[in-house]
Amino acid sequence: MLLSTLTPIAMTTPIPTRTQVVIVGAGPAGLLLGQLLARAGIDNVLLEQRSGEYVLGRIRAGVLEQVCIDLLDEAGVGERMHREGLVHHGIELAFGGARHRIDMSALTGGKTVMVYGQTEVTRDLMDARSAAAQPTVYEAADVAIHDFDSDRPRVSYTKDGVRHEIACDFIAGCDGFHGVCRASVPAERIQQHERVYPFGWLGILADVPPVADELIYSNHERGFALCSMRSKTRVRHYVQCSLDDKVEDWSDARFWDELRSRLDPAAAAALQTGPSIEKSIAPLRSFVAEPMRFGSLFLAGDAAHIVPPTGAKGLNLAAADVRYLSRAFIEFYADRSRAGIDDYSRKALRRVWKAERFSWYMTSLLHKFPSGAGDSGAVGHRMQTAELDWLVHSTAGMTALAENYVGLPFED
Ligand code: FAS
Ligand code: PHB
Repeated sequence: MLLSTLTPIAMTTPIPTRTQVVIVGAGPAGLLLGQLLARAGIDNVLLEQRSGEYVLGRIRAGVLEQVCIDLLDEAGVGERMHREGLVHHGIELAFGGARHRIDMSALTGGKTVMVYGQTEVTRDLMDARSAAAQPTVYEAADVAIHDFDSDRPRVSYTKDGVRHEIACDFIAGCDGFHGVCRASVPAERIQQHERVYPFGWLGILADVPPVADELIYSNHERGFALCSMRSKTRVRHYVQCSLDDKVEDWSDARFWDELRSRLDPAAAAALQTGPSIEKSIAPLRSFVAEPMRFGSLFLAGDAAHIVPPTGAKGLNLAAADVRYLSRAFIEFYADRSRAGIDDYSRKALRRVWKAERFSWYMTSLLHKFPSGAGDSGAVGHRMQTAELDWLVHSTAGMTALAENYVGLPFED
């Protein structure tokens, strides 16, 4: 179903003044939660501040852990992912002019990851929601949450100049790092942990063949680079850049030259260039809000935590939160049990912090730190290459990385 058919159905489905769960945010977390709840017969309304087209236009994650794959299958939207996604058994680390493959499947008893863009995940979920005529409001302005400390929470929003209000049992704050839900929690009730990295990622999307069959993470004295992909004909590449950089500072030619200079000779020779379809700079931070539950309000995904993308965990953590939260809501409505709801924050945060640690580890290992920050300067670079040299020649080292990259087992 083409995106263009989304809005009409979304607009024709009547929006109730009462529902069981109001979900704020139509990113992967909100859409996936809505789909899982709807399939379990739990009424939910989804409110998104932007248009569906705008949400789809944001180019973000590219690697799915098995948890994400399984949830999309459970949500009934995995068919195109399995048809078009690329199953990857390993990644490569490049440093000192050479590449070293980490055979993740062999080291984890056969586990793999799927290369399938977040845009496609979002599109599949949007289409499923639209096809099921689930109540969804795009371009919902001034969303506000009320009485979330009571068992009669409400959410209000403005659509086409008219103010609306929905009463509900629970509010799912899936509205990302800059959303309204976490911001509505009084400062004294929430603890926020943050580490901001002294660099960003400049990403490019281009319709050219990938450099290699698998992803290449490169530690180079000029800075980090990542060669990823969306398909056999579309690439997503990144170079570490300064936080002072603007996208307009980077012509396509400058990007390609810099990327080539940070790759090993074989990859540099194989690199194919072409015009950018999209180019953007993302800052890198580690962020966690604790707890993730406040009465009838539950935070999930980027609304509760941010990881630097070096570990490919952002989208997968959002999916993990949704796995816990959807099961908690389903248990509540099926058995009137609050066990899952009351344990949500603890369980989710236990996984979040492990992903935060791995993402920080990969970021610290692979990036060039300016002098005075982190593992900085010549000594820092040598410590990094010494660790990399040990890791790629150590089964224990590669196993540790592989176990985290493919996704740790769930605590159920
Ligand atoms: P999202 O931010 O995706 O979605 C939140 C939604 O809530 C948005 O649609 C927003 O419009 C909406 N919203 C916000 N405020 C609202 C309000 N007041 N009312 C209603 N709606 C509201 N992860 C990776 O694994 N790999 C990557 O390479 C990667 N690159 C990234 C690049 C960038 C620039 C960013 C910002 C993130 C990147 N991430 C990456 C992480 C990203 O994939 C997130 O983990 C993922 O989008 C999380 O999904 P959600 O939690 O749904 O949040
Ligand atoms: C991507 O393809 O966008 C991607 C892949 C792996 C990462 C980060 C981003 O670690």
